[in-house]
This record gives sequence, structure tokens and C-alpha cells, in this order.
Amino acid sequence: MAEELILVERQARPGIAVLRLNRPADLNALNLELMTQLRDRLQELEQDADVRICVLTGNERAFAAGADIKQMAGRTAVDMWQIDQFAIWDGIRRFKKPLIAAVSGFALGGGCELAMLCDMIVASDTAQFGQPEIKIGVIPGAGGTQRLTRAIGKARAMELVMSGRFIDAVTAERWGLVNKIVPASTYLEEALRFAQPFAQMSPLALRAAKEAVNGAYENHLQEGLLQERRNFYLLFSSEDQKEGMAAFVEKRKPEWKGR
Ligand code: CO8
Repeated sequence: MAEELILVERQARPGIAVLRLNRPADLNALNLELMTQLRDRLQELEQDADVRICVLTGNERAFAAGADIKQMAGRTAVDMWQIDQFAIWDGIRRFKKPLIAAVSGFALGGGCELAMLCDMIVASDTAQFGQPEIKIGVIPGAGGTQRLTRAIGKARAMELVMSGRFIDAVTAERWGLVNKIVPASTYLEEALRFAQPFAQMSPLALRAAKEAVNGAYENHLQEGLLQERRNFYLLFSSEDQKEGMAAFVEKRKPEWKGR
């Protein structure tokens, strides 16, 4: 049986699954096998109606220290093109449920890009973010130059991408890369606490919200506005919208059906 490079706990809290990157000896370096398993586990969780939110984490020392340099080092451009690892990354990007990164320790290179591929980031006070690819003669390849620039602005992204230097959790929060800083000793617990309110919401509305915010993030404003409007209208044909608004008017808690 293949080594389990992603450990899944389906009901870490009601409605919340935790996926743990599991190559601790290599600081969770993201090799092809790990990324494939991550995409496959997410696809399974997408079909699981009991799971509303996923939290992606590593361990206290490292979220992930980047793509696996040892695996990549000897490859040619044609090898990279044929392996097409980015198709796997695209599969993860299309995951429809909220995905929260719980980052402790290193989130570097592909590790930082993976955290940014998530919808939100909770960082332990020991977290370090960076795009050090320049130090090994390349540049970020899994969206780092794009997502980091959108998250922290051009000047700061240029500085990090061109120097390869790391920033700590406090700087990452100040620059808008992370949502919240929590103590390292309890970081996963805190991330689950952070995730809990989202698990109370209508799964349909969460999916529409994710798609719409990503519309703003990934497309031009006009395209994003249209996408937002379309999703907004669409929700008015759902039972959850009727239930949510009725519950508000009747001053009671809504019961979501996911329809
Ligand atoms: N790849 C492979 N192995 C790694 C990686 C990595 N990225 N990072 C750490 N390791 C391994 C080390 O080789 C070491 O293994 P061993 O014990 O067998 O020698 C083990 O993890 C522990 O690491 P260190 O001994 O180096 O630990 P330190 O605490 O001294 O240093 C650092 C920690 C600073 C994180 C250091 O390990 C480091 O600099 N790592 C590399 C960081 C880096 O350059 N990341 C970017 C990689 S390139 C990339 O991510 C491009 C993404 C593009 C898209 C991906 C799709 C193809």
C-alpha cells in the first residue's frame, strides 16, 4: 500500500475535516505523490456531505518547506512540462468547500503558495512565510508571484520574491497575508475554533461565497461583479435561502438542508 502522505481526520469538530501533510522528516516538502494524494483526499471530502470545512495543516515545525527540491533538481523543462504538476494544483484550486490553512513553522516556496491557495490562513506565532526560490535559481511556479502580489501588494511581493527572505507571523498579519495569529502550542486547536463558525453556515452559500470572492481575486472587477450577482440570484432558488431568511424573521436558528 502507498505511504499515507496526507492524514485525514474527518470529524475533528462537527462538520470540519483536518488534512495533515505527512512528510515530517523532509519538512513536508511537496513531492508529486503528496500533492496527488492531497488532491485525491480533497476530491473525496468534496463528496462528503458531513464535511463542510477543511483545515489543511502540517506540524508545529513546518507547514511545508516548498516543492521537493531533491525530486525536482535533475529535471529538464521537458520533464516538468510532461509531468505537469500544476494540473494537480489546479485541481486543488477548484475545491469548492472552504479550505483554511493552519500554518506553523515554515511555509516556504510551494508551501507558501499552497497556504495562499487556501481561502484563509491561521498562523502560529512561529510561522515563517517566504518565496526563497530565487536562492535556488528559479522563481515561484505555483502562483506565488500572482497571489503574493495580490495579498501584500507589488512592492512587498517584489522584495520577498527577489530577496527570498522570510517574514514572521506578525509581519504576515500586518501585510494582510494571514487572518489571525495564535500560540504555536495550541495552533491547530485555535484554527479549528476559527473554522467553527463557518461550519454553521449553509454549504450552498459557502460555495457561492468562495466562488464569488475568488472571482474578485482572480478576475477583473466587472467579471467578478457579474459572477457575484449570478451566484446571489442563484441562491434565491435554494431551500437554504428560504430557510435562512425565514429563521431570521421568526427569530430562530436556521436548519440547513444543503439544497
Ligand atoms: N525539498 C526537499 N527537502 C527539503 C526541503 C525541500 N524544499 N526543505 C527541507 N528539506 C529537507 C532537508 O533536505 C533535510 O533533509 P535531510 O535531513 O535528509 O538532509 C530536512 O528537510 C530538514 O531540513 P534542514 O536540515 O535544512 O532544516 P533547517 O532547520 O536547517 O532549515 C529550512 C530549514 C530553512 C526550511 C531549509 O530546509 C530550507 O531552506 N529548505 C528549502 C526551502 C526552499 O528553498 N523552498 C523552495 C523550494 S522551490 C519551490 O517550492 C518551487 C515551487 C514551484 C511549484 C511546485 C510544483 C513543481
